[in-house]
Amino acid sequence: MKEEKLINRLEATRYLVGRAPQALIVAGPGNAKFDLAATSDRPQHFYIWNSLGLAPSIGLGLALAQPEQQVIVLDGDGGTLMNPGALVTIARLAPPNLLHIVWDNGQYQLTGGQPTATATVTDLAAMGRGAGFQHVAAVTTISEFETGLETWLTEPGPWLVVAKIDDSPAPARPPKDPVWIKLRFMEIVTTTTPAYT
Ligand SMILES: Cc1ncc(C[n+]2csc(CCOP(=O)(O)OP(=O)(O)O)c2C)c(N)n1
Repeated sequence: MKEEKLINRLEATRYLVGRAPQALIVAGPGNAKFDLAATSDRPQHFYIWNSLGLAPSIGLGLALAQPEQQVIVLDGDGGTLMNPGALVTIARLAPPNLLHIVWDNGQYQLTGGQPTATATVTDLAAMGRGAGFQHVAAVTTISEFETGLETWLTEPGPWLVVAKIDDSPAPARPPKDPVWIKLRFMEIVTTTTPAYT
């Protein structure tokens, strides 16, 4: 039987944005934000520069403050491992409108490919379950990702999804003006029609 290849982060990000065009998307400092920018640059995208580990925390705050909106966090394994306490707090406060996707390539790709703990002994999906997440998925192929997304976007979360990805580099660079990104994002948050009911 032919083995399907690992998920390509850009392809999966494109699919996600097409499937959830109104969602507010927080993208972590690794390649998550570069690939998100490569799909298109929109006010709904909150690109995080440098603050490794804070994407899930920012997504949590946003999901709690905007319960009518679908909030999606796109982070790398390095980012999520930098701040595992965020998993605990998300699980405990449990906003149903939060979907946290970890692009797990087993490395800090943006800074040169140093291996992360998931390249050896650490299982982020198991960490999510241990933190108290009731909804956890682990996927390795684009078809599993696309099928799973239907559930993750429609069944109340919070969801933690660990997606094993290949090591393709990201092709685009997001805008690098954090104040501008924040103001543009705040404007769309306060004017968007609710996407999550
Ligand atoms: C506290 C802190 N440590 C290190 C960095 C440098 N840094 C920026 S992105 C990155 C790699 C992030 O890895 P991951 O989240 O797995 O994403 P990937 O690069 O693999 O896409 C690192 C180490 C930083 N910004 N902040």
